[in-house]
Amino acid sequence: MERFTISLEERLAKEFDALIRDKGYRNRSEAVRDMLRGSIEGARMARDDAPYCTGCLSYVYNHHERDLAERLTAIQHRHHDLVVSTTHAHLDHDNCIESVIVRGATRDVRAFADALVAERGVRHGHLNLVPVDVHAGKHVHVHAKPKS
Ligand code: NI
Repeated sequence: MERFTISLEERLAKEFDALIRDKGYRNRSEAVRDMLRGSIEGARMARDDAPYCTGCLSYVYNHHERDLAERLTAIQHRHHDLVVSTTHAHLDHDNCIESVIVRGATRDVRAFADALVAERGVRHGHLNLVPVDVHAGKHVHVHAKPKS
């Protein structure tokens, strides 16, 4: 663990403390670490230096909308190599929220997320990507078909 000290104007320090208190941080170090991770990984994404990622795609939709639930399931099946799991919750009589955990080549994950969010009726789509290292790059794409 490396330690470093930073100097802040009093006003900036106060605003920073108020911000991190509102966000629930117990101390400045954890808040600064999260901000640094966000900036570093954001920059990595921006310069396209994140070939593999894991992440979470979330969105809201109305399941009464024509064929929408079926279309969303079809897109997920088409990309079953990227989809690790999907959690679905019924918000009320009409609206559902889904959270899809994804993993794979960043380009493919983005294309999958874009296609899903672009479906008519999908709202508040948000993809949270986390760059990861993969060992040897051997990506096993398994088709698991039930025997009977
Ligand atoms: Ni539902």
